[in-house]
Amino acid sequence: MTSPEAAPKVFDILARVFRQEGVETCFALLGDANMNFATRLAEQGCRMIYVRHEHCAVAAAMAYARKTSDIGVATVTCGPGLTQLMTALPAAVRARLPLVVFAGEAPLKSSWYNQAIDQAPLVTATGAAYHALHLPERMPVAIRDAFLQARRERRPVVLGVPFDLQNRAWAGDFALPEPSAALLPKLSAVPPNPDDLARAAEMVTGARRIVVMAGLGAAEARAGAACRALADRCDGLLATTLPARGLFHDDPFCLGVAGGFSSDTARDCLAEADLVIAIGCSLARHNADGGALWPDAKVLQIDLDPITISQGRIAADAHLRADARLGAEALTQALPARPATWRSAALAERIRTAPADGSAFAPEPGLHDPRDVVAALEAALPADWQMVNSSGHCSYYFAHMPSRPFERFLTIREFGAIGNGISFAMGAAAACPGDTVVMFDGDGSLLMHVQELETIRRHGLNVLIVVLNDGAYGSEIHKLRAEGLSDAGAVFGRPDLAAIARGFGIGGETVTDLDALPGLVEDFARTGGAAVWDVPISDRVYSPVIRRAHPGIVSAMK
Ligand SMILES: Cc1ncc(C[n+]2csc(CCOP(=O)(O)OP(=O)(O)O)c2C)c(N)n1
Ligand SMILES: [Mg+2]
Repeated sequence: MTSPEAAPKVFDILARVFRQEGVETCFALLGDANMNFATRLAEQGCRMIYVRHEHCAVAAAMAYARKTSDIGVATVTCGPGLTQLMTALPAAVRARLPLVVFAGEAPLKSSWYNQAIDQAPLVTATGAAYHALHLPERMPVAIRDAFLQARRERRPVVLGVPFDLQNRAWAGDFALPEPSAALLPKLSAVPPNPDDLARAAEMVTGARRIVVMAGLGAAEARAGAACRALADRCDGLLATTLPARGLFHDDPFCLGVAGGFSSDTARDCLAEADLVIAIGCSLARHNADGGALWPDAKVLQIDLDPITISQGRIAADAHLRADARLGAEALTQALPARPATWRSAALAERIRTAPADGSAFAPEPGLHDPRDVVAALEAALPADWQMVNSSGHCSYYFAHMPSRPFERFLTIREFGAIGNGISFAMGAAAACPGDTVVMFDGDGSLLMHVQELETIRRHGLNVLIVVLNDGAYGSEIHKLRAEGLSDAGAVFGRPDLAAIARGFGIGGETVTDLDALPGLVEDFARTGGAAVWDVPISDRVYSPVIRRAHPGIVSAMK
């Protein structure tokens, strides 16, 4: 065999460009149109995670991108490899995650190829970018530009490279293009304009009950301390969006998440607010619970790219264009001190002790109340483990773990798809080597991509999966029951998830006694590895999210 150095093929060169872009980890599933490229990428020192479904490659790359603040990279083959991405790509687009996906394309030389499909419209329909690379000598620069585009536009960029072209000998000399990181503009953080600042300060001075709410933009700009100082200066309370939760976890005046998953206390306080200062937030509909969360408050948005309309509603009334940290700091400076009236010891005590949802339910014997499960996990799981959240009715409960900081959470939910938790856990484990990753899921969501337990085992990923198992698509049964319809299409019973996990070669436990959790955690901390803990819960405990959407549900079930 000729060495790739002496007589490189096009795929050799393409792999080198990816490595030069700093790609250290790639999630892959091989086929004719990407296997030579992927194999060279691995030989050149890139860590490959070979998954069992292409969707999971891209979903894992999403979590990797969020956790590392870098580009997530995946590779799939052409045709059926690419069509598997139709849920992951829109999810990445909505979550504004920069990805580069190397997809093959059908060979150009053939008049017919069974896997050929027009890939560009499929990809562009998801909101991702698609570039067909059909001229080998242009490919290195085009790949570099794809990395630049993914970073700048914060969305997935898919590269389609016909595999007959990949397998050609590289013609002529070769010099690697300058990498994208060297070409990114080196810019300082943007301070607010003084006139805008004066107007914003006037608005804040005129408000009585203020909530400072931070999103991922604030986390990215390291504006946490500045947000706390601003809230302190204006006798305000703190909150975060769901993806930014944990940013103020140890502040006595932090209400936790603002959104559909807010606690009772947060809802009461937000209902009293007359001003929400939204810092680095995209003002998604869920964040304001469709407008119900702060009916009497104006919204002042501090952001680099302020908006008024978001997801179909007027979401902000006033704007301050600035870097989140510099904007919050300048606003704090511009405000007169005021006495604490909203901030009180009694309120801090309520925030610290009141349950997120205080309603009473009576679960059937032998089945847990999901709130008790999450409280027991919150107490038993070590503070430095990574917490990855998934989807479904159960995700309301898992959103209430108030003792942990932002750096330990991962929540990606913008497209509302189930089945992603296991991939997000793989991406987080790859992004945080050495850390233990705990992923919280529903039974339906886990079973949608349960094949990845094999990937987790084969790659030795340190992942603990905790399932709130109601034996059903909980979101669906609750809504169907509230409508007075049969729930038969969404009730499945409880397969033995622990035995399924053991069948894949990892640990499996059915947690019937919550008092056993500390011991199980201790064992898992000692052995590491991977496991599924199946926790049977009642399907008769309704989250506040469901109860608000279907107010009659509780009495209907009695
Ligand atoms: C890909 C996809 N298919 C279907 C749905 C509709 N859906 C939303 S929640 C849900 C049930 C999830 O069940 P499970 O993971 O067990 O969580 P639970 O709601 O029971 O807590 C379904 C099917 C979806 N959101 N995404
Ligand atoms: Mg379920």
